[in-house]
Amino acid sequence: MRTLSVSFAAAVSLLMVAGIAEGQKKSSSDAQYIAESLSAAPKTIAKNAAVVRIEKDGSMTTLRQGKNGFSCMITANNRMCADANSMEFFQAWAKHQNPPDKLGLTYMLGGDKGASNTDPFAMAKTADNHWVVTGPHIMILGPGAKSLGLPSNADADPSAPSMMWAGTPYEHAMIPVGSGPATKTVSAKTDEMKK
Ligand SMILES: [Cu+2]
Repeated sequence: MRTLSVSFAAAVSLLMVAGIAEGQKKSSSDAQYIAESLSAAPKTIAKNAAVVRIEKDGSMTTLRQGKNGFSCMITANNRMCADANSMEFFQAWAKHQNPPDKLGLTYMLGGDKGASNTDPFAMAKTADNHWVVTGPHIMILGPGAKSLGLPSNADADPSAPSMMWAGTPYEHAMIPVGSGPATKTVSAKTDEMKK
């Protein structure tokens, strides 16, 4: 009986694996794009976010409608979920135009695959473009972000808040959020609450 239930479980899991593989085969590149884009935001935001693609000419294709003002996308290889002001910023960036004087909030909870900290249009690391890879973070976009007063060195420390693309129209704040709060602080607080 034990053997039977074990092999039954094995059969079920095989079926499940086959089902997942089948699903992946069927999914278009759009479905994969949507899933990857949405992974940049917290679940509660991703649930109601639109999914868009900024085309090379700066125009935008909507792959999924949203209802919370956030749009998730992959741009320059990076997954992000951006509010409306951020979208104006990214569209201006794609068109090499000045962004509007508005503050935008963007989630990049999956981190990025790296960017030049000095050249907004660099697509790969070079000897002198100050390439930096940042873990999970949020970004504050728009000219007003400068007033946060964060460090704007060419070589940023990706573990601390700093400005990226400083001195360009696309200067913005990079704010690491790590993988969660410092464990010690949380457990200390929990202990305190128990008292
Ligand atoms: Cu970012």
